Amino acid sequence: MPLDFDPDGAADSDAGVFGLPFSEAESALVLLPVPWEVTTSYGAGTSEGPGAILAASGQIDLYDDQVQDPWRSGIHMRAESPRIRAMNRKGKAAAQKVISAGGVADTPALKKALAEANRLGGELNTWVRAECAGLMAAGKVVGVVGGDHSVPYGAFQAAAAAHGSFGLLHFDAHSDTRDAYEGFAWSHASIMRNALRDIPQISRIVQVGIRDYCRQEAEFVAALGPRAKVFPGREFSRARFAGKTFDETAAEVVDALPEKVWVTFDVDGLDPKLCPHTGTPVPGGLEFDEADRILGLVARSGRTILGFDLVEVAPAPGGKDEWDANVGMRLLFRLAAWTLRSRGLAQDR
Ligand SMILES: [Mn+2]
Repeated sequence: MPLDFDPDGAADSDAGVFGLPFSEAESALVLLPVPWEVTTSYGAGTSEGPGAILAASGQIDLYDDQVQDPWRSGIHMRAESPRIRAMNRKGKAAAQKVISAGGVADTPALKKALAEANRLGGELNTWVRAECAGLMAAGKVVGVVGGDHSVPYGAFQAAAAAHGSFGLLHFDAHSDTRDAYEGFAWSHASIMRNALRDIPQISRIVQVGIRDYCRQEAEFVAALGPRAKVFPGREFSRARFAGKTFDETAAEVVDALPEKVWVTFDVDGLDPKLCPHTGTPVPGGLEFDEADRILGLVARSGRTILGFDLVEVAPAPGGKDEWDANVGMRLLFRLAAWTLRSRGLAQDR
């Protein structure tokens, strides 16, 4: 870190994420941007999420009233990969043909488009896995910044290979356990089903904020038995209406988690006032401070947060406003702070 870095000063124009001056080599936490939204079914724009978060992140004040200067361990965001951007454009064009036709039916051209989208999704997974595995092998803590919710699949695989058995703490409005949604093998709406199917090291999934899901998903999750624990968004609310404190319910979330945890955070798990341009907003959801509280309780419980992903942040079309990115970058900082805290790379204040 340069000796003249002033954490209270305005961010330099050439500074990195959060206005920080760290190279990758100097950083304990490396953020991997994945500008990917091939199977986005409703709103678009999440591939612009990492860039918008980076651009907004210089506005943050680095002082943290809960964790002592978590940024001192070094946080660095990699540049976006032009190859992934190009694959996203190609994949999205193919997928849009299938989505606008409402499926492939028996049309050879549409079958080909679907196969192309699936092939590129598989390639993306391989790339994310390799990038994360390389970073983990170098001793880095990894945070993936999407992109839609299909992107962390390879990160889960890398975490499983590096750390063995772990649990997923999944914040989302959606269950994301659809079977090949719209025919796509690697849909954002199927990520948890795919991960639970393919990665036996995921010993448990704990879902928080879920409030928009279909019967097939409810049955799939129920059939997982103790491997899944769901805290539906409205159950959180009902408990509070009945006089239970937020902390009591949050403690149940923490207790449901195993020792090692990967946090997968779909921003639409928050109240949509905090993410109005995300692809599939749903009323209800967590307040920002509630999400922060749960993350803090996990970190302070002695559990290890292996890494995290933040997905589905989408800026307003045409750069109309930066609210989504503003919330997204602040949530990214909370994820970073609590992850570093849980890894012993930052202390409680
Ligand atoms: Mn999701």
